[in-house]
Amino acid sequence: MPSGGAPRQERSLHEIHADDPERADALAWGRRGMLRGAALAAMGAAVGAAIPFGRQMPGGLLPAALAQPAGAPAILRMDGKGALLILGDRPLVAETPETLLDDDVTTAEAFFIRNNGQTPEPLTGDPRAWKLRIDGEVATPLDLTLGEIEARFPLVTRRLQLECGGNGRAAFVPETRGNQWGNGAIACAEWTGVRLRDLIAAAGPGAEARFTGHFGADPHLSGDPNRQAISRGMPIAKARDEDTLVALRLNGRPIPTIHGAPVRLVVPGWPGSLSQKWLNRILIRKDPHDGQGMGGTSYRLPVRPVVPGSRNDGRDFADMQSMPVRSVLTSHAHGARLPAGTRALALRGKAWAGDLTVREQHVSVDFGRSWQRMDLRDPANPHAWQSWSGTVTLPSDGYFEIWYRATDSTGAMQPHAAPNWNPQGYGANAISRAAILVGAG
Ligand SMILES: Nc1nc2c(c(=O)[nH]1)N[C@H]1C(S)=C(S)[C@@H](COP(=O)(O)O)O[C@H]1N2
Ligand SMILES: [Mo]
Repeated sequence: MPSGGAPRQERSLHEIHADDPERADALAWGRRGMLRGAALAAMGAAVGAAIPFGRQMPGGLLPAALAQPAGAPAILRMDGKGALLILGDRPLVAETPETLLDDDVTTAEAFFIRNNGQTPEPLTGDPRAWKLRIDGEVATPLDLTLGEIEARFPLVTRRLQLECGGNGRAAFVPETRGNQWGNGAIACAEWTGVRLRDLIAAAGPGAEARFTGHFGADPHLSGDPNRQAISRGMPIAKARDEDTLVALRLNGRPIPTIHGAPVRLVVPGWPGSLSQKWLNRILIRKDPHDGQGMGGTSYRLPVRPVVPGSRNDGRDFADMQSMPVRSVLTSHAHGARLPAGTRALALRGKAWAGDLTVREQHVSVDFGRSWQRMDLRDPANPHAWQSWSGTVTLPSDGYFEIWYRATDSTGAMQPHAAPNWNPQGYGANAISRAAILVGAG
């Protein structure tokens, strides 16, 4: 601590932020929540450029450029996979950078990975011999091979979003348990398969058929054969949705091992954990399923808001169903540097809203003072995401943030902060901010 009259070495806001973010905030913003003159200059120095819209920055908000976790994330190296960001290696969890989501149909290479257990060994032998059992509250339990399933039931092909229930989790304050996803636990690929409802109908569901339970062949992390890596279930109405598929192909090709070969569920619009990989059994039940990942605070949200950071056993929670509205920016990476003089930015991205559709997409480059409506395309089919694009104009060189926000078909829009805090961090669909430097450095 400096004392007496010794000249004090000024520290940059960036350094202060590194060990005392609250003090950095207090220095940067006065009590009125307005970025002050000297602090604005300091902030500009920290991000390496002037901040032309700095006076519009809300109080307590640090530039997105500073809100970067320390250290570069590890990049996945795996045959058939692109440069995903590794969030965990046991179990393997890897996120897709937003710029790899630019294609209308997500490639197998770009598809995010979320394992809860071990990855099964690659299939040897004929995938058509793989067996799927449908039993429980049915008149005729079925044991069908994939060969039989393909021969017996109509095949459909649809573009379907698959999004982890924890997508966006890193935005929760205070931090919640689990993989700290940015926005990249989303994919919209072309899936081919049979409808789950056709299989259920063939088994003759009884009057008590109200829920499903899903089982897969991946070993538990511990290797204990009596434990499931994950085994979730849903109300029968979602199982009967025409877009809920028992999928055999991803983008016209056999499903890669890491994504559930040779067969998986695709339950679009609901938490990805329902989309059981390496699927070998569907149990039809009269009561909600009680497998791994059901009950407590797992994939469940508070019915009444809880105090952020508080402990909770989830007794008052309800299963998460349709995922909330969210968008990604795919044309520009967070932290992109653009040549001096760049004034027009052609932006592109995707937006989706669980079982709903997206009605509007907006972008702000002045910290939310004004919002510009983007062009938004219709989805290719229900449960597919939507592409958006538009050009924004910057007034000068400097530091900017692109804020992007989608609004769903009911009028609900992405909030400024992750809403409805919950211990395991589901449903964080906060507005995202990408930092852009024009002509700096
Ligand atoms: N058998 C099995 N299925 C599973 C999982 C798993 O660990 N094992 N993870 C689930 C979760 S939490 C998600 S988000 C999706 C991810 O699918 P992906 O790895 O193909 O992206 O698969 C779901 N299906
Ligand atoms: Mo997930």
